[in-house]
Amino acid sequence: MTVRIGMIGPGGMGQAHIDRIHTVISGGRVVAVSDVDPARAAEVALRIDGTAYASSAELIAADEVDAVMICSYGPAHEVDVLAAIAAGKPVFCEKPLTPTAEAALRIMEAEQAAGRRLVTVGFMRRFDRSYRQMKSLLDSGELGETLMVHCAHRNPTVPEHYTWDMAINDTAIHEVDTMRWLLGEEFVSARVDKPKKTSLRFEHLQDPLVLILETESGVRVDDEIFVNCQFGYDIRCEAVAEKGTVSLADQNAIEVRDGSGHRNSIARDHNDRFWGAFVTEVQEWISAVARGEHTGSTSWDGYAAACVCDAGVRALTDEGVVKVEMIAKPDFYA
Ligand code: ISE
Repeated sequence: MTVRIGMIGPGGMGQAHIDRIHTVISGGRVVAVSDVDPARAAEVALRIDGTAYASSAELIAADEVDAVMICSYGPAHEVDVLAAIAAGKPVFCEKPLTPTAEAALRIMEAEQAAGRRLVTVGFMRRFDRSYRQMKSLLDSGELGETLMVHCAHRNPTVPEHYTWDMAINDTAIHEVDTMRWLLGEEFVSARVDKPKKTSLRFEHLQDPLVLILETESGVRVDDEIFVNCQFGYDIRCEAVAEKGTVSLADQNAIEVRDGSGHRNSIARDHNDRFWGAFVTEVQEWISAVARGEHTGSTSWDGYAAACVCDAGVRALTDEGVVKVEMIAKPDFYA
């Protein structure tokens, strides 16, 4: 069976997904697109020999669409995720599921009323080979209990419209989700430290920031968010356990040793650095849809990440530690 996918918002991320689905991934095809910019929808539809729909609602309702991928911007997600649930169609929604925890709660309620898990949130790092190996080592107990995790999330530069709350709910949200998954527990508090600002940024931005999170059992996670580091897309993670540490290794295929020294290359962006993770994520989603099953992060994960980010955003302006407010996990997501 070929899963016929309708894509909402085929911008940069969406087109990268289309390219992987039509080249290296099996079992799926993007047959329909819609976009706030009808010219873009028409252009992408022509390129993939698919249909351009005038609205996302029409695309979701179309008989030719078995499953929906949402790659539009965050505030537009809720209405389309709810429409896909109402139509009983599996939906893959890029992160963040919604910009607020209240909106994510509405999605969870609708999904529980529908009686089956239909929503997958695009947190791709769970599919990265290195993070997966790190998790299986920590889960094996060989290194004892995990005590701390040091993360760094560096981007070369960000555009002028990037604001400091985006450092939390657009950038650090990746570590929030990955650490919840890696450690298998929820965060209870957030704090933000503000180091000396880099001069190589737009004037309005406080960059870098350090987000400090604590889990239910007391594991401390620190995340350096430095989005104008200039040199590349650099993701680091080191877990410190009772009997040893485990970190992400360098991700490059080759190293060069010559008269200028010993070096390898640095990724420029998330598509470059997490290419393999995106392929695995989307392949697993399409295969699961074909089997009538759910895979990947749930609406609960989207909600929990939003709750932690809300606390992190409050911690940008509140002094000290901010409590993470979250409902108890519904059995539906157990
Ligand atoms: C972007 O939306 C991403 O998801 C990237 O992985 C992240 O590094 C970047 O900061 C975000 O703006």
